[in-house]
Amino acid sequence: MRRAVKIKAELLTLIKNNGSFLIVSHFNPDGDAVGSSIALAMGLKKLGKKVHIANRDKVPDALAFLPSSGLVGREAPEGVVDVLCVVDCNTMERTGLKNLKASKTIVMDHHIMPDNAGELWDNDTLNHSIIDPGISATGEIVFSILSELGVVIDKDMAVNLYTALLYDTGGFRYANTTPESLSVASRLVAAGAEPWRITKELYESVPYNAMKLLAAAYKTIEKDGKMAWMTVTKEMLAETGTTAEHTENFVDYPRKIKGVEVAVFFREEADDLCKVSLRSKGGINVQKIAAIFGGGGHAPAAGCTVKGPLNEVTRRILDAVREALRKS
Ligand SMILES: [Mn+2]
Repeated sequence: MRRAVKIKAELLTLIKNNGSFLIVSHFNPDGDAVGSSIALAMGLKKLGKKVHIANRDKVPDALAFLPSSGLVGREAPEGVVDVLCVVDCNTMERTGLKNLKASKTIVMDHHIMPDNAGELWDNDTLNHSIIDPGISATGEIVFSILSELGVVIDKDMAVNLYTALLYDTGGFRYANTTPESLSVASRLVAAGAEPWRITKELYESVPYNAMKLLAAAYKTIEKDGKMAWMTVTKEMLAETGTTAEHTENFVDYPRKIKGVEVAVFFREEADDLCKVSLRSKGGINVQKIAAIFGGGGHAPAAGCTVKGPLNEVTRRILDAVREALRKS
């Protein structure tokens, strides 16, 4: 059985000995990023700390139900904080934030580190950080840290953390679902998180125009051998009155096709810029494909943003996927 998340003594000491904290996460924040950030902030506040959360982007409408979602600000506070907590991402680039001033930095994350990790963080930061791709969700790390610090997980924190776990494990269905994630989930339900209530918010509350967008996107699905892909253009967003956040998880649909090993979702951001999401059923490490294009993520789920017109980006990515499938 997988071990529980091991929390370093240095990390706990650093939190205990400091007073002001700034929590940041990746831009276009997802359920794990937002839920983990809020729960960590609530826990640190319970310990009497001064805490701010900053994200480049606003909390998506679909996550506005999270208790204390209003804590997530768009800008860092003035001055130098004691500790910067980088949550659910492992590069400053992924936060999209600049000039953050802190005496110390901690990274709490479960994405695969980029090859140049050693250049991105100094040894002191790495000493205090928890970066483990074997962990299902950053929410699990936050749960363990707060538990080790003696914080009692209340209902609002439990809802945030349960959402983080539910989101990153695809409703406890993906290969990253471990005995530990289910055990943490069980403790969160005992602390007051109600599974069906959160499921309804996360999976049964699709805005009507987003469903219309999905209908249009469905028509673009194509399959070639073991790969399938789906596309959303700028026009489709404009016609349905939707935005990028409504395409969250669209990549799951081409993946559902029988026989498909790798699914790709293309979203046209501008005439010469596309967002690409990649998913694998397990045989192919799509993080390696995303990394070719400057992106990253996990072995079964990764993404990148690629310069170029949609048809050209589509061709380049599908070529890379085809090559990965050929070598497998
Ligand atoms: Mn995550």
